[in-house]
Amino acid sequence: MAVNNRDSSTVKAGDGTVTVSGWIQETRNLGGISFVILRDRHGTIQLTLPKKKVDPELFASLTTLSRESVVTVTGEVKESNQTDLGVEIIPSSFTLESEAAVPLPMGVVDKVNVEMDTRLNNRFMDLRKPEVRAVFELKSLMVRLITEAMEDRDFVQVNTPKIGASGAEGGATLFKVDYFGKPAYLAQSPQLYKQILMSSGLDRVFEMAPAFRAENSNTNRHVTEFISFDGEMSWIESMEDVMSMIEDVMDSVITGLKERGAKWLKAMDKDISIPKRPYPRLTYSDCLEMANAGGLSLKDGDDLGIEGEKIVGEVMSQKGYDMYFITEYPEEAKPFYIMEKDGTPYCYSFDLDCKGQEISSGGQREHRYDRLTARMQRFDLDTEDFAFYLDAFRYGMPPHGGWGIGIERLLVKLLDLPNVREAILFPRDPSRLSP
Ligand code: AMO
Repeated sequence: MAVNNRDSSTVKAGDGTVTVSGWIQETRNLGGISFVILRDRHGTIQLTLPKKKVDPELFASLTTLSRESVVTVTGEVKESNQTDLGVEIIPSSFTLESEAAVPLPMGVVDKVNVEMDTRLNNRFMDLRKPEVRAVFELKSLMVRLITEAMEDRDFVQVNTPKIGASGAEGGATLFKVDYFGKPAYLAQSPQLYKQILMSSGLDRVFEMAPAFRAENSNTNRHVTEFISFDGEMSWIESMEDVMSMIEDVMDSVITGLKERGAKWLKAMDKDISIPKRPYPRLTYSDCLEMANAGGLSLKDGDDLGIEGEKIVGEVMSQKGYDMYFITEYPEEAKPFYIMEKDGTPYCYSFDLDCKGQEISSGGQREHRYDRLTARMQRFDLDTEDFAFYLDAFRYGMPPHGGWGIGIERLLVKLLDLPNVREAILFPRDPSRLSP
């Protein structure tokens, strides 16, 4: 007997008797014959119960079970030209593993639009939809592809602390925790540690780990916990080395998603296009101009904001570009660790935007101790608080640069999904701490 109870999509004609397990998605009772659609991770299979041919007790119990109950069914495989798989199963026995309560908190196959909040409150049920689950199959593949792409380029995967004494990305978005009576903070990014590692001789590192931001904004792109994919590399000549590394890695990852994720893309009825290279390098002033031509009134130094980014995205999409870098930011608009561009008001920092949304920031870092501490003082930072970081700059620090990419933002933009929460199993935002 073929036991097949994890993947009904592999059941084929000639298998004889098989055992399959899953959720009862739907039951159709047509009098003389009933059909039960059973769903597992990989698809659905039809159980066909001709009233005259199956045991009456089995017929009565299997065809009246509530939707989403979990069963294990054994039966004979028959060819069928009525089903997608080309087969159906005529059950001979079954076990009820767990009966689903009625009514369901939300439907799995119903075409009605369910509010995002209802979906997230019942995420276990929402994820039973193949197109919702596919996002997480693709996210898992993306993490694997990033790891492969980085290791192929001689980057070492590292893990840096997520609880620390100071933050790198500004005090406003720090989550404070009580650390045995002392104040501590959840990591907003691995910035300080990935830079410290550059002085250790591990000259190329990457990390994919949670980052926490106490960002009290309810938008479709901000959450308080996301996965940050960070890279940091030494011996760069300019930030152009960092940008072309990102292009290379993106190319491998997006090609891999298309090729190895085809099954999941199909489940979502999506295709991913590979961004044209080189990604255009726009300047911040180019973007301000585009945004203002599009109806905004931004001044030099202003943040482009959601609306500005959107307008730039539309202009770039008309030119056939999904991905583009934005460079030449005013130095005071970027963090203390970024290198200033001498003799200009700018700095060596970039953002990478995809279809009208920032998905990454990065740049060349200030690796010269005196210049770094002077810049920190200008930013009103107490260098004492950063002593553990600054020490790494006092005893030999190579020139270096890197980036941070929000992987959920990247994934939702590639898949044209409307909200970053679509790529997070259990999102955290100012009004959501559970489930
Ligand atoms: P930055 O603060 O721009 O840069 O963050 C990098 C990327 O992380 C993602 N991101 C977020 N995603 C979802 N919700 C949020 N609240 C959120 N905040 C940030 C975005 C963003 O582009 N240390 C630098 C990176 C570097 O220079 O290496 C940093 O953290 O995709």
